[in-house]
Amino acid sequence: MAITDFAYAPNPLTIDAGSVVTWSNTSGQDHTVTSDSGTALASGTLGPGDSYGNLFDTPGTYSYHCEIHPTLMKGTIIVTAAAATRTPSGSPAPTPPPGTLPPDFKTPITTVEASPSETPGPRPSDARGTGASSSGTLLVVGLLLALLIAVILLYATLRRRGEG
Ligand SMILES: [Cu+2]
Repeated sequence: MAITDFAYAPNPLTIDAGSVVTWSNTSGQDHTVTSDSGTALASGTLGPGDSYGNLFDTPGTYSYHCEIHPTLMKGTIIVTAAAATRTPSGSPAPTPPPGTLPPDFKTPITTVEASPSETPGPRPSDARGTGASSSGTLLVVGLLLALLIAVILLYATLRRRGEG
């Protein structure tokens, strides 16, 4: 939502309840976002580059204006109950499961069948763990062998020098 020179854009603006609208003053002048009635919107003076946000929880039509340019700048926010409708439809959804337990149980069972196939997944990860530890053991053995070889070479070198 931008505040341009003497205008709000977009206007009118329709949003779902629970949405936050932020006005940004992209103009070079001071403006305000002030409710025509009530105190829902009271940005105070917004200088160039300032912004003002408001959360619209309650469905309805919110008319506002600029206190500095009341005749030029008017806007409307239309808040629909769409978000509120979703919440009720969301709560009934959990309710049906108790009544339709058998069908829903079958679905979870399918999910359970899916999870066993995921269980093999963890097993590979376990195998990875084993593989990691075995590779770790191999690494240690390798290091020890390398150290042993190094000692033997060093010994052999010292011995040759001793002979020479
Ligand atoms: Cu203004």
